[in-house]
This record gives sequence, C-alpha cells and structure tokens, in this order.
Amino acid sequence: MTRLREEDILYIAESLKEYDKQLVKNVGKSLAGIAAHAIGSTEKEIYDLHHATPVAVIPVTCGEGIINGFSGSVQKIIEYLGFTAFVTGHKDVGGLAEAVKKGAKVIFLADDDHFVAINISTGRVVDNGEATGKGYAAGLDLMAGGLRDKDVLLLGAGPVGTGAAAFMSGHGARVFVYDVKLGQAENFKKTAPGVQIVRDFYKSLPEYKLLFDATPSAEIIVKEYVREDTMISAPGIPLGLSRECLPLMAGRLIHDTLEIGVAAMLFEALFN
Ligand code: 2YH
Repeated sequence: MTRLREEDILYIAESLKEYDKQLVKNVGKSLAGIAAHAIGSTEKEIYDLHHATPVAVIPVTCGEGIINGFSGSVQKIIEYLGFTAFVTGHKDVGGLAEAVKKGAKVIFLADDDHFVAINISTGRVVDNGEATGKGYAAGLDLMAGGLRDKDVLLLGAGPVGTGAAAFMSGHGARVFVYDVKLGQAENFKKTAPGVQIVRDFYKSLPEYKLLFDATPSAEIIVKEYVREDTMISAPGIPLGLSRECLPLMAGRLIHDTLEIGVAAMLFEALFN
C-alpha cells in the first residue's frame, strides 16, 4: 500500500481552485460534482443537507507516524467543498476525544494501512480505497460521456479496484481486470460479478480506449500503448503512466494524490 509522502501533498491546499478548474474543463464537473456522482446524488443535495455538519481530522502517530501536511490537506479539501472542518490539536485517542467533545459528526483519520471517514451519528464507515475507486470511476464515466456498453480495462484488483468495478459495472460498463497476481484477479471476480480477467497486459492494452489504473506501480503504461483517444482515470500512486505520455494525454487523464478520494469519502460518509 502506497504511503503518501510530504512532497505528494505539499501544494494541495494552494492548488485546489486551479485543480477544480481543470476537472471542470476535462471531466465536465467539479470535485464536488464528481463526488456527488459517485454516490448517485447531486452536490446541491449534499450541500443543502449537510454543509453545517462539523468534520474533524485527527492526526495519527502510530506506525510510520505523522505525514507533515496530511491532516491539514484533508481539512483544506473538505473546506474547499464548502464544509466545516478542523484538525484536532491532540493526536490519536486524545484527538478522538477532542473531536467528539467539539461536536464533530464526521471523523477522518489514517494510519499506515487504513484511511477512513466515520460518521459517528449514523455509524457509517467509509474506506478511502473503495471511495476513491468510486470517485475516479465517476470521473471516468463523466469524461467518457457515460460507460454503458463500453469496455474498461481495470488495472489492479485491490480495494480501489473493488470500488471502481462496483461503480462501472453498475453504470453498464464491461469491466476487464488485470492484476500482476493472477490469484488476486481470480478472487476479485467473486466480489465483482461480471468482471472478466485479462491475462496478458501488454497484448490487451491497445484494445482499450478506457483505462482505470488502480495499481501502485510507476510507469507501467508507456507511449507505445497510448492511443490518441485513450482516457485514463488513475488514482494509483505513483502514476502508472510514463512521463513521456503526459503531453499526449492532454485533457484525458484524471489523477491526483488526495482530492477526489477525500471528496468521495466525505460525501459517502454524509449520505444516508
Ligand atoms: O498514506 C497513508 C496510507 N498509505 C493510507 C492507505 C489508505 N489507502 N496513510 C496516511 C498516514 C497519515 C498519518 N498517520 C497522519 O499524518 O495522521
């Protein structure tokens, strides 16, 4: 599982407005619009019902410890979406106590293995992996003008892939999954019915216009395999697309380190 580095998140807060503009240009909807689409709602509905719900972000020290800027970036993304958020002064258990005492209804916290949003009023627990998968799949659906009856090659049969497959199959896509571990892809089929397994990655790659990269592998998609109409939704960190591909992708790539995932987590945690 990829651990975010300080440099991955350093500029998130100051770039949110510009990033959102790019999303509107490339995908047709803002961060809030994509997150709302991921849960089958509208940004207005979520905002009208829940914008006053206080959200707390709790820094967690266990394992490899605090990532400078992580909690602050999560807070800024939530605030950018129009919601009220604060980072607790205390960490860990003290932070949890502080969050509840201060009236937080949704709590975000992450260690090295889990990143969750918990709605303490409803008991809903949202996993970053699955919510990110749904958020990026919603983005791909919008960017592609709908996924119905279209083939999508999903790379990576982990939690992000699980969320993505659920959304994409639910929106009528034919989902083909590749994972370096064939056993993982075979297990995936049990939880994601209708998904078909691809065994030869590089042979299959050029057949697909729509790609979903949910792997933690860098530079697996190189120039030779990118078509002029390829669209890629890529939550995987680091980016699986090689550097030389970037100029070819123009407005047909969705990728960030935290923004869509946090937005999708928040909206799913708030939605009843
Ligand atoms: O980056 C991570 C994990 N790899 C999350 C995995 C979820 N898919 N965790 C962030 C750790 C943050 C740290 N504990 C803090 O600053 O609170």
